[in-house]
Amino acid sequence: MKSTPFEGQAPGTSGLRKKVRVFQQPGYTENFIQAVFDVVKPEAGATLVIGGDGRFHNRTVIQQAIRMAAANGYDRVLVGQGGILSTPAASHVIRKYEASGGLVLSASHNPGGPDEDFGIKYNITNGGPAPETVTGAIHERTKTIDRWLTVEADDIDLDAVGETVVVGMTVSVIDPVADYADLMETLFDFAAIRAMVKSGFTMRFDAMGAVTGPYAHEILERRLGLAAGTVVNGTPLEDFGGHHPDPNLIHAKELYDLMMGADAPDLGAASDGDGDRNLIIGRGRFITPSDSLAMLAANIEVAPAYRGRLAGIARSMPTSAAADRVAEALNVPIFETPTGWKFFGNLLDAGKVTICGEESAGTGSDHVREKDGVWAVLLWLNILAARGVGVDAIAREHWARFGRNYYARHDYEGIDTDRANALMEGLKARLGELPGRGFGPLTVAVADSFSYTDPVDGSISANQGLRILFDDGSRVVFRLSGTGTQGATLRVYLESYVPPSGDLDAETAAMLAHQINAAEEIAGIAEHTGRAAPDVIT
Ligand code: VG1
Ligand code: CO
Repeated sequence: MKSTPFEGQAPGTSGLRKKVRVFQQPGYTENFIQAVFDVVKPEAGATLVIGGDGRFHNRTVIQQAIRMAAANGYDRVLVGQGGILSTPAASHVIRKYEASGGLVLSASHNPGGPDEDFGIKYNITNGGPAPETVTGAIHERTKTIDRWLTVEADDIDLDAVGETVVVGMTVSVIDPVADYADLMETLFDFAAIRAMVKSGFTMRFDAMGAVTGPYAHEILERRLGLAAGTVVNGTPLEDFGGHHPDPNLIHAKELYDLMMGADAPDLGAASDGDGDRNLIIGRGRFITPSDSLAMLAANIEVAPAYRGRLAGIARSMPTSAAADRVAEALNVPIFETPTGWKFFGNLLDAGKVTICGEESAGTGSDHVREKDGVWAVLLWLNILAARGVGVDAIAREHWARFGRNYYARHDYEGIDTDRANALMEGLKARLGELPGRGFGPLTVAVADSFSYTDPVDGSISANQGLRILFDDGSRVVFRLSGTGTQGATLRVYLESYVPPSGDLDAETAAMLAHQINAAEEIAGIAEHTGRAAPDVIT
C-alpha cells in the first residue's frame, strides 16, 4: 500500500506511545510496523512474537501485524491467546522459541480505552527492548517510508490455542501463561513458599485489571497454594476498569490502605498494565522500588537459580544508590545506566550483571531481558520463606547494616512542552555555575548532564538527565519523561543518605526537605511549570 510519513514516530523510553486515536489514523500503525520490518529485515525462517497487555485496540493491531508479518517474509508468528502476553512473558517466549524478535503492544502503566493510550515496542532476539541504534534507525525509516506491505487474509481467531496458516506463514496462538509459569518454577524454591503458605502466610496481589491477572492466578493461587481471592482485579480489561494500571501509592491506594490497616495480610503486591513493574508493601511497611532492588540483591542467593552467581548489579541513574552499598559489601560491580530497560540488555547478555532495577518500580534479572513484576514478587516470597521473618524486619535489618537512602520522585505532569524544555535548557546552561554554591545547608559538589558509555559496545547516550550532587552525598536529578502522550512530564528525583548510626525511621518528606527546597531554588520549578506542587509523589 502506498503511504506517506507521519511526524513524530520516535520511540521513547519504551517504544512508540501515543493516544489510541493517533494509532487509528489510516496508515499510522502500518507505517511504524513497516519501518520496524524494513530495519530488522527478517531472514528466511524467522519467527516473530506478538503480545500485548490486552488494552483497547490491542486485537486490531495484532491482526494488522500478522498480515504485515506474512507480507514481509516471516515464517511464523507466535501470539498469546486473547492477544495477551505480559512484557516479561513475551521476552521469555522470544528467547525460548529463538524468535528473531517481537512486537510488544502496550502503553504499560498509562490508562487504556478509546481516548487513552496505546504503544508499540520492538524487542530483539535476546528478548529485550531494541537498543538505541535500532530505535534510531526505525525513527529515521518512518521519515521516508512510502509504502507498507500486507496480504489479503481474514482475521485469525485469537481466542483458540492452535495453528492457522496466513498466506504461507504459520500463526500459532499459544497459552500466554504456561511457559512463563514453568520458568518461574525453575528459579525459585516453590516448595519452601508452599510450606510458608501452609503455615498461615497470607497475601494480596492486585493485578489492577491488567495483564498479570492470569499469571498471578496460575502461579500464586494454583501452583503456590495461596487462597482463592488472593489475586484481586485479576481479569485483564480493555480499559483497566477505568484506572491507571500504575502500581504506586496513588493508583494502588486501596492496597496500601489494606496493608497499613489492622487486617493486613503478610504481603501486598501489585503490577502494572503490561506486568513488568511491581509494588511491594509489607504489613505496615512500604518498600520503595530502589530499596526493593537493594534488598532483593542482598538476599537473591537464597533463591535456587541465583545461588553463588550474583555477578553484578545495575540500576538506572535516577534510582537511589541503596543498591550501590550492597554491591560494595558483596564485592560485585555496580553499573549506572540511563533510564529505560533497553540499557540493561548488553550488561545482562555479557554476564556482567544478574539483577537490575529502576526507581519506577521495575526489577528484573538475567532470566529474561525485561523487568518483571511477578518475578519480583516471587523473589520476595522466596526470601521471606527462606529467612522466616516479615517484610518490615527485612527492611530494618537492611538499613541497620547498609544505612537508608530516603527517596522520592516528584512528577509535574502534562505541562507545556516549551516551558518544560525551557526549564531543562536553562538549568543545563547554568550547571557550570553551580558547584560550590550553597542552598540552605547543602553545597553543590557536582552538577552535570548524565552521559552513558555502554561498557559492552561503547555506544554513547548523552543528555540522560541533569544531576545536582551535594557535598553531603544527597542529590537532586531532573529529567523529562519519555513515555507520556500529552505535553511534557518533569520528573524531579530526590535522595538523601543516612548511615546506620543515623535516624533510620524518619518520615521521607522531612528527610528530603532541604533537597526539595534546593530543587525549587535551582530550577525555578513553580515559575516554569506554573504549578505550586507536584501532581504525583512516589
Ligand atoms: C518511565 C520510567 C522508566 C521506565 C519506563 C518504562 O519512563 O521512569 O524507569 O523504564 O517508564 O516503564 P519515563 O521516560 O516516563 O521516565 V513501563 O512499565 O512504561 O514499560
Ligand atoms: Co510496564
